[in-house]
Amino acid sequence: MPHPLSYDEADHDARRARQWLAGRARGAGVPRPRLLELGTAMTALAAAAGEREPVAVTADPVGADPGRDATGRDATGPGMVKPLPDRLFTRHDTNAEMRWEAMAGQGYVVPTDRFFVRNHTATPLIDPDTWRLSLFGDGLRGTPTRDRPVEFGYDDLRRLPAERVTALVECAGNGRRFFAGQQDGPSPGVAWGLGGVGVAHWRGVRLSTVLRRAGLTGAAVDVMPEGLDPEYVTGGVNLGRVRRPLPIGKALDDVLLAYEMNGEPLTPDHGFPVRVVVPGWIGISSVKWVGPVEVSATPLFSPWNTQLYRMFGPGHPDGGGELGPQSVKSAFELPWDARVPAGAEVLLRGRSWSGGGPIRSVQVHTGDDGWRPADLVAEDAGGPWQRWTVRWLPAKPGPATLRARATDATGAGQPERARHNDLGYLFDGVVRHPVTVC
Ligand SMILES: Nc1nc2c(c(=O)[nH]1)N[C@H]1C(S)=C(S)[C@@H](COP(=O)(O)O)O[C@H]1N2
Ligand SMILES: [Mo]
Repeated sequence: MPHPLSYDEADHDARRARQWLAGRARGAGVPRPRLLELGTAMTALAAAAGEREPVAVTADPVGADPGRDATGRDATGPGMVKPLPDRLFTRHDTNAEMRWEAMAGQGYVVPTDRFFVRNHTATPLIDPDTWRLSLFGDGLRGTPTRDRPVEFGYDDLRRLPAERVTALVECAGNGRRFFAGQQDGPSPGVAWGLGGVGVAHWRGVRLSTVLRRAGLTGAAVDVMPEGLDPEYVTGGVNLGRVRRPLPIGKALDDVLLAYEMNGEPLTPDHGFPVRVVVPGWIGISSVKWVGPVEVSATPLFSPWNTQLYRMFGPGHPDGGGELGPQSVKSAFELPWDARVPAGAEVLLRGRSWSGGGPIRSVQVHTGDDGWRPADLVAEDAGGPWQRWTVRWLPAKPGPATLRARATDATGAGQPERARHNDLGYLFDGVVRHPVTVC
């Protein structure tokens, strides 16, 4: 299982930031001075939203009826379709975070029923019979326009050669709540614990296949897929539809137009009928419900690679530092505040992952002795995440803190403290997971 090395994500992002600041922007839909103002407005708004979203972490909700709320109806969240039972999810407004204990006893991939959902607005219900993938722009032969694009229907795509990829999708803000919970600064935005991540088997057609059939020319430099979900309005400003450009090199490499997740057609919340899957890159690259795709001979920009998804704040360059690859993280497949019996050996299980490369080693600290190596599940070697186990004999009753830290193939590890950035991206600190021995 190859791990998608995303070494070029940060390079690309840095290059585009320089171009953006040099005024080469085009296609952002909002003039640059307006966007710069908006950056401040959005930071303020995101701060307000962060205050509205208290960290909803509860102890093990054993006995909660799966998929039903107190009234007996399917529990779901605003704008989402699938049931979001408390035993599987922590809800944050229009988003649903996977509870890590929901992965205990599961296999390598996250079953679709418990895969996290990150929606800027709401899941659209799309009719696959009328849906079209529509490609346009001056990077295609004859420069098809947005109004007269090159189109592919759902069946057209499914008739093209299919590929499978096992890939990890992670929100760049995953772990954000620990900036406030373990460090000094509150971070605005969705208060993810560690459950804004998942691995699935995806099946679909390579974006490169479709681009070539649509008449890709050697002049193309950027490809920007756009979602068909409602336009995103924040701070009173309409940023338009979710869209974020990919450089042609990545678009022609391993990017998939996926129509299946874990062996079934995509579900509405995860992008039905077709979504982009960009292995190794931050979650926002993997645009769901894709419709229009601009193929451009000049660099493209959108709020999602200029004002959002950049590293802002002290110690970061003006205009924002580049993001990516995703940071190294580790999680225990245990409830927050889990209860662990004293005097009996338990097998602690968890997973570690990194956008930079495969996980090479994991260490665990249980509070009673030093850091010790975890046993890595051999069959996961080289894949997008790594399962591991550690035996623990909790001796005395009382509170304890579990910690896990991993190192990836590039040598990147997990520091005690993550580096602050105003929008709370790429948390990589060692998470202190509280348990009670009783
Ligand atoms: N069209 C569209 N695509 C989108 C989003 C969105 O809100 N709209 N959210 C993005 C973000 S921020 C993430 S992290 C991933 C989450 O994918 P999932 O909801 O399938 O877990 O989808 C990305 N694709
Ligand atoms: Mo995200």
